[in-house]
Amino acid sequence: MNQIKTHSLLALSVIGALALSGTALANDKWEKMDTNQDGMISAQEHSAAADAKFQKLDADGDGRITAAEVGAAHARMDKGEGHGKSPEEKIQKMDTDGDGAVTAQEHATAAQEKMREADTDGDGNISQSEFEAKKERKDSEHMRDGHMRDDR
Ligand SMILES: [Ca+2]
Ligand SMILES: [Ca+2]
Ligand SMILES: [Ca+2]
Repeated sequence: MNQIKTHSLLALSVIGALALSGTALANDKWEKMDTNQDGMISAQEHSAAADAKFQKLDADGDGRITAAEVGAAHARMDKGEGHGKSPEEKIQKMDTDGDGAVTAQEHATAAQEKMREADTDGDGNISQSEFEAKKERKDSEHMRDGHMRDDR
């Protein structure tokens, strides 16, 4: 357990460094999600990507993802998906029943909410510009968070 914790701390600093190369990573992510390559991410493509991500995160395959599993996955995936959020914060956000772990259902619900948020024109697809706009909103949120912490 202690070893996992050390790894997730290491992962956080790696993620921080990788966040600088965010644009290339975002394009890569887009290509992975747009599986039929029609230039849009449909609700099905979005939830398929979310399912795949859940499977990847659930390292022990018990159908629940924990903060330790998120931390370990970040270390494994070697990419800047964290946007400065700790594994604990990520779990907390999706853990609607508050039992400390995220089930496939909770993960799917969170993914649907993200989809709705990103789909600003409400046509049921995420266009590339909606995807970029969402990313920018997220980045500026992250910067605001950073400034708040600096003030203290
Ligand atoms: Ca598509
Ligand atoms: Ca699990
Ligand atoms: Ca839960």
